[in-house]
Amino acid sequence: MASFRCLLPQDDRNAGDPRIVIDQSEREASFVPELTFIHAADVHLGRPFSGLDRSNPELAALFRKSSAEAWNRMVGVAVQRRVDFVVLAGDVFDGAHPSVRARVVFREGIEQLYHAGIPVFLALGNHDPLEKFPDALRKLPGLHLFAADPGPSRVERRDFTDGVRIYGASFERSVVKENLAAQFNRDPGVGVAVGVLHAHVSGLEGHEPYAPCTLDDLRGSGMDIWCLGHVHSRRILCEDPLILYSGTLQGAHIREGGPKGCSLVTVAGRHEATAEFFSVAPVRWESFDLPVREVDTVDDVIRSAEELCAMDGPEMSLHATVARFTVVGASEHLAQSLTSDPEAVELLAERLSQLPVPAFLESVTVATDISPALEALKRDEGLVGELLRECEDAGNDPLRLDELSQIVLKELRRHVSISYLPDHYRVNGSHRDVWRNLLREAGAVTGQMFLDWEP
Ligand SMILES: [Mn+2]
Repeated sequence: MASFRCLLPQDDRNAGDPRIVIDQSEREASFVPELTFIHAADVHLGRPFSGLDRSNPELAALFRKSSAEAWNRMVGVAVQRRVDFVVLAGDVFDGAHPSVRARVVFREGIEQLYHAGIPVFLALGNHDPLEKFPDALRKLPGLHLFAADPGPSRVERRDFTDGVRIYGASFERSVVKENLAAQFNRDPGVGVAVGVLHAHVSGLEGHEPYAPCTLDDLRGSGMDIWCLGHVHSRRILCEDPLILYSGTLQGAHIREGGPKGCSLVTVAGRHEATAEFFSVAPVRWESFDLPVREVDTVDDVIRSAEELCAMDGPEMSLHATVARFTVVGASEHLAQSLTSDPEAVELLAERLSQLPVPAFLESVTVATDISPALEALKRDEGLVGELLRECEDAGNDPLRLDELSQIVLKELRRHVSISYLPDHYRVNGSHRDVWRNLLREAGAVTGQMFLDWEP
């Protein structure tokens, strides 16, 4: 285990904040060690990728392996960097009954960390709540699983070493509506306080409002660092105190695009916590705009697509990318011929698969706002113009968007079992961007039908 260098506490920049009261005598008694740790969340081990399995079994199999590999790579970073500990902020498993492979991969990772002298602190989330967490995994050596006592305070404290205390609470059930963050309180005399929680911070759209809290709740707890899970994209919500979502380790669909990984947090003093990103996902989703000019031919466009997919980054080796292209630009005719000619699409897919880091073609579509004729139609006084304007206006109005999505959901549920619907169709209002795009697309398709109509 790494040794600690004792530093005197830094100046208290929160001194003006009435919510954080630190007695100076206690401050002098505590010390602030220099330490490093890994913050990871939303690993979703054992994710079945069953939807993808139906459309592209090869890709689904690659993703199933990638979640496990991302986990192993995260463990590797922790060992290689000789970190002091690892915190996991929930949704380690995708489901309450993880597959045997998922459990083995998890156990082996914890064991590897244990043998390297690195303890793991785990706070469970909505996908892997405590009530269903496998018994065999609760007491692994080196694993500290936070409890979810239904008592007045659910927060558990773990002393890591002198002066460092890690606070956490697990989800008892998959649905937790209470504000857990508000129950966290820094104890007197603690040098560094780390909070670990799966939670939804208000203002972040597109996520189920589990264990909801505000940024002020988090700041008011007195934690020096908040390691959060639930939101799958990496976000630093605040730098002092450091409040961050490390994001998922492996993107699972096109809305989880870009590099994914874990954070290496370094604490050099009470106000000197920084987070460095380590990209560990072996497969990356990417959405590209594919520009098309009047002078381009189909093969020019295919070459541009290849160039966009020719990734090289500082991250660990990528096994593949999955690319979505949206054709943008003036040449509508060329754009249409690229997307509707099966041979062109086949050739594009073939070329992408032959890149040094092969790319899978997710889809290629023409941007729905590409047509100047459609833009003109939007200004039209007639019914279609009104419909297009309505689609855009409603898309920008959260209340009307929620109302519309409820009507659509009600209708949809009459025909489709709820379990077959992707997550973002299940909860009203929590995925407004998806509904907004659907609405715009619906307007554009209708408008295009009107333009194509030849009586
Ligand atoms: Mn998650």
